[in-house]
Amino acid sequence: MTQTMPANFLWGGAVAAHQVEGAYHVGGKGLSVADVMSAAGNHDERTITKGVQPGYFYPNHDAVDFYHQYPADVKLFAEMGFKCFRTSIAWSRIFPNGDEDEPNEAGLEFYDRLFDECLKYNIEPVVTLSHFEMPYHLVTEYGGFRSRKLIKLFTNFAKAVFERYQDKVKYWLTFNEINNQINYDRAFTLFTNSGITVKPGENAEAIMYQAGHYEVVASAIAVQMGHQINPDFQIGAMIAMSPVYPATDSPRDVFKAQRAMQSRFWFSDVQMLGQYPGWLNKYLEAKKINLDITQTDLDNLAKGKADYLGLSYYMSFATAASDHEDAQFSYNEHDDLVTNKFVPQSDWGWQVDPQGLRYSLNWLNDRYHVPLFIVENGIGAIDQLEENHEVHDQYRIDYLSDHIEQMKLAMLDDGVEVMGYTPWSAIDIVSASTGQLSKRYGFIYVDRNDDGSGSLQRYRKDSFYWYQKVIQSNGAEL
Ligand code: P53
Repeated sequence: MTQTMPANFLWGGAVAAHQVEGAYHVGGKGLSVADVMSAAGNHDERTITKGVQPGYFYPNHDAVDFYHQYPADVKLFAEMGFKCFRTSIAWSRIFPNGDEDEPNEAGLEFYDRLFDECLKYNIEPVVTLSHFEMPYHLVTEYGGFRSRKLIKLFTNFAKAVFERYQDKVKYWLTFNEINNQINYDRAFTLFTNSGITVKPGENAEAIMYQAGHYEVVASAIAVQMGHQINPDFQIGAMIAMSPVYPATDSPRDVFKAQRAMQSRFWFSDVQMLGQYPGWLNKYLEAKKINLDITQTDLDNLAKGKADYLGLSYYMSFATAASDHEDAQFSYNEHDDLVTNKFVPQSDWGWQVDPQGLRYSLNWLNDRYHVPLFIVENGIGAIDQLEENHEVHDQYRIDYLSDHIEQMKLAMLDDGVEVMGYTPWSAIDIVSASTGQLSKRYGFIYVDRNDDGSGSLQRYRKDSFYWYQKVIQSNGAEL
């Protein structure tokens, strides 16, 4: 296929503050939830410690030192031809504890410098407000998004950065992968999304729905505030788009998959459509989950619909009904997924499914009728740095090229509006789920190892030159 994308298509790359910046206590920054998570291995979970404890290695403390090296890194992004660069603002640089009255000027200045550096090369910043990096003080003091107070604290933060960067940043995203926490039985998701640790005996599902409610309300208030500050702002919601397929054509499996999709995407249903889906009201009733939802909340949801939907796409899921489903066919993501024998898996067990991206884009377009922005897509893999500092990452090129092909089909053959594409990741990062550096995603190799050793030197991978051509040809040459 040699057809190209629209002329204003936003090619770029993505990262998140906590996964690249390091400098975790420089410039007045407070601790964030990412600063109290240790490194894990290929298949185990990171340990969440009570504050920073001796004897643990915390890979995000230094990450890949983007805080100091961003001018050279942004220059490399420009060399690839990036039209945009997605990153997040570390909330704890701006409000170190999260509940101060005034923002931290040194933190604000850092992002001024970073955004100016991008704009110098005509690279449009795309900025996530909350990407797994809530100030840790909000966890210890308020229990994270268990507390309604977090709505106010988050929107104060949003207001401060909207005002400060109103002439530098046009594209915003509120909460990264807000729907990850549908997997509420996994400690990682509720902690990184919401700053919540579930105690034994507590109903994690109920806690997730309450936190999710406060977050969609906070998101809706932020959307309204942002539009007041600058009517040109484009403020998106952001979900992890793993579609859930039925394992077979059995009607029970098909319904289970539908319930799984409803469960995974209730967050964006509320954020994009401005109201709760009917099935969920009934579901919460049946589960005797009573949420704190006020009329003002509902008004805010209706008034604060997001302008576009950002999505990450890494993999597809599959599910099957069991013999003992309840009346709701309740979906528990921790237990209810099955392996899809039709798609291969990455070394980390992620089901690689390029066609699932075309499916997802069509499905989201049918459901929300808003522009979509693919703000993450990529594959974590072990890269080999050769002696001449080359990295032959053909597997990454194959993965990305197969997915871009399907994005093009969705856009050009199916008529889905996609605003842009920012693969994960622009440069090697600390993996969110494992804390590994060796689970590499970037176009740019960073010489840093899982134990924190390494020179932090940057090297262009083969995929760097490949992506440069993709952008230059506006998607014609894959
Ligand atoms: P890592 C789960 C499923 C899909 C995407 O992930 C996910 C997660 C959480 O791990 O996270 C996103 O680094 C996230 C990024 C993250 C990236 O995907 O666990 O927005 O911060 O690095 C890749 O391999």
